[in-house]
Amino acid sequence: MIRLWKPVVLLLLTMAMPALAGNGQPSMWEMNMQPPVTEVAEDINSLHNILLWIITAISLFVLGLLVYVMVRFNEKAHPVPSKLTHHTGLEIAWTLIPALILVFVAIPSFRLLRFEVELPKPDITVKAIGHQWYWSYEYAADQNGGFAFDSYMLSREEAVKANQPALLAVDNELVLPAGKNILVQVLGADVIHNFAVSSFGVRMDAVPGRLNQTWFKTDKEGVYYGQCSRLCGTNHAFMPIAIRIVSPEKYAAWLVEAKKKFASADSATQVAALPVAAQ
Ligand SMILES: [Cu+2]
Repeated sequence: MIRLWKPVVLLLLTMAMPALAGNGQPSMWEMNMQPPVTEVAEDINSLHNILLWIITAISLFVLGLLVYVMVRFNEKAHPVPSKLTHHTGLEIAWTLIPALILVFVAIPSFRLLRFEVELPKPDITVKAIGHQWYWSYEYAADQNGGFAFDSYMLSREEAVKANQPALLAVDNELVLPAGKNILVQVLGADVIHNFAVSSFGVRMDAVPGRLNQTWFKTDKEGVYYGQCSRLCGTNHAFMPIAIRIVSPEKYAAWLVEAKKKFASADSATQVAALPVAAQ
């Protein structure tokens, strides 16, 4: 009992606190998912919440049954066991009810899947390429881009200095405008990586020789962090994704700056010209 109250109070406090809202990154003692900023992420959250209630109800029901059987039918309380082996009504019920529950779950689940997979008409297309161990991004030439750059994680010292989260902050952020449909073409340059940003509800494999696509649209400006989510080697944990969402005006200004800054990059291609159906 030596000063046990301190961690207990701390734990209660943090449990009562919602995850740091709207900052697009994990927070200490986070108990829930990162606050969603896209419609897809909101839908993922609500499906998760519905499922949580269903799972809780099923678990409590099964627990209740087990306790009932243990109390009611133990050897002491029920010395002469029943010889009953079949009960048609019961068998139909325990087949049909779980099947109906699954159908009930499948409807919103497939609806969400379709929403995620069906790409809307993109306003902006960028290419995200996973490398061992960093990301590189390409902006389409026919969309005022025509440049590419690499995005490396900042060292802990650099991140602290820049007042940014360690292990998540990068040197060159992926800058994109708010309120636009962003199509991300995801590729792997060497091994399989994964482009995942929790608050966008985005998670797409970056496979060498294959063009995968995902999309997002958010109205909330800010910096959102993600990570490579496919084990890709030694420095898998150190290739974060940092996306800065700005107003369309600021984005246009940034494009002008970036074009000068990354002028030396010659790998830029017209990514928007690539086939959209190549999912
Ligand atoms: Cu990776």
